[in-house]
Amino acid sequence: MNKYLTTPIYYASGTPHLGHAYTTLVADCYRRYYRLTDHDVKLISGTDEHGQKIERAALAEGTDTTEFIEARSDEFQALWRTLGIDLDAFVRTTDSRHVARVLPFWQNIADKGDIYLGQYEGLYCVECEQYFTTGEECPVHRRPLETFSEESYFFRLSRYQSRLIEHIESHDDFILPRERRNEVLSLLKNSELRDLSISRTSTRWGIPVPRDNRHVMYVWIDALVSYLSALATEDFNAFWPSATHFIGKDILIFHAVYWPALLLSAEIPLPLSLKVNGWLTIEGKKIAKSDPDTIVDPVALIEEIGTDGLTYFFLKGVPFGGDVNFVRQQVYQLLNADLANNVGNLISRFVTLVQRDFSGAIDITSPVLEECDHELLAVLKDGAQEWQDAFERAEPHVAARIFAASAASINRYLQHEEPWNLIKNEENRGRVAVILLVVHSALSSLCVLGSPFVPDIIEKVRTSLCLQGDLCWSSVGAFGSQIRTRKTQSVYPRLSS
Ligand code: ME8
Repeated sequence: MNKYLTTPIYYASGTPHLGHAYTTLVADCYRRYYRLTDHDVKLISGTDEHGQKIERAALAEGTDTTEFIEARSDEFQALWRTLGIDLDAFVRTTDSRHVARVLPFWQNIADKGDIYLGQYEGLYCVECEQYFTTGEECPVHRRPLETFSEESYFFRLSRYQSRLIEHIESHDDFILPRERRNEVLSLLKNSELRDLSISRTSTRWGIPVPRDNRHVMYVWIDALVSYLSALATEDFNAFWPSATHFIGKDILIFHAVYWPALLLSAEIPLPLSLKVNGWLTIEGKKIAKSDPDTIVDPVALIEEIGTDGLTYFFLKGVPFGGDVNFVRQQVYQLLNADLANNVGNLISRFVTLVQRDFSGAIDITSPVLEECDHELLAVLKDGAQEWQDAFERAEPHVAARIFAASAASINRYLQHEEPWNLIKNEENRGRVAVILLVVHSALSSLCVLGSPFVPDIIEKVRTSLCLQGDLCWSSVGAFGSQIRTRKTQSVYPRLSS
């Protein structure tokens, strides 16, 4: 089975910040999750390089627009490399391949009779690249709205209102979490959609409208089509219908209303699902490039806590869909408690026991398991099912809690069985070997459950446990009667603030 995962195509108007890293690392975590559960996955990202916002940002810096976007796009690509995110494609909306996909998309919709020329008068936020009907300031950027009046092409969005409601109501997982789905449904049911202005004459920095190059396309039309242009033609049928867009709640309407309506018009199947994250905030303020007080450099942060640390905080520390304040001290506490203590100490204690008492290897032909041993393995097996359900419900934080709870269960089992005391009596050697086999099996399962969140740590654990081959989803909860261990460095050193 295939999965096609996309992050937003981030604006190349500023440098990447923690908010961008958040959505991208969540998508990357899902990529690992799907790979584990036997899917062929493609993950794409990119930079949104057209529109007035970009043009103004380049002007403000006194740089040529092309050079400006080149530098910003490079910064995004460099960050994804630093975070170890291996993208299947990175779209730049100024690429000729992308432009070549946007033009027929527009034409397709025009051929349906869904585009007409009109006059737009209204309020606009350049930061959002979005018109507003009322208000003095942008609710997201808290900047005054500008009054725009221009000739514009319009998309007949209003034609699609009932089909959108129908689609969302008949596809429970189309928008997750559910609150976001309800928000969109309520908007669609309680207000009449106005046609969407989809071209601009106020900027030249965009893709010219076919047969009328006085206009350039509205940057959002151009940007949304990047999800299509990122896929090679031969992959399109196999991957597009299983598309999941990872986005923040700030761009929900673009993805839950405009995009599906455009796709319906173009007669392209709708994506499978939108997974919508909340906001990372600093002292309650959304992390945003327009607010320098909120900027945390992701590269400096991963030098302190590692990519696994950052991913773990994003996935476990932020209930998906909700807003969370980034507080460094709390991040440190979470990572020390869960990764350094709960998982790290467990591994080093286990490896020490096997090394010291069994010279690093145990091999038993017919081990006899007691009830508590079966119970521990059942905890892992049952947890794995809940873990999978949580991922599917767009609750990766619940899946991360199951991983941490599983590690805690193994710790409790060890604490209860006390192999370090039992071994003092030679008669108990057989029972101690079984206990360690059970823990080893449980740890192999734990590796599977942790691998989407902390892949580097899991690699170190697997090296300590001499586990080879691919992580195997179906092996969770299984018992093995052979172990080898190897003493290695700590899997996650304690952070000191
Ligand atoms: O909107 N908390 O690009 P953008 C959580 N180009 N997520 C955050 C965040 C925060 N504080 N700040 C940013 C655009 N994000 C368009 C997208 S897609 C066809 C075009 C994440 O650079 C979140 O995913 O403003 C949000 O939706 C996205 O970055 C906005 O990135």
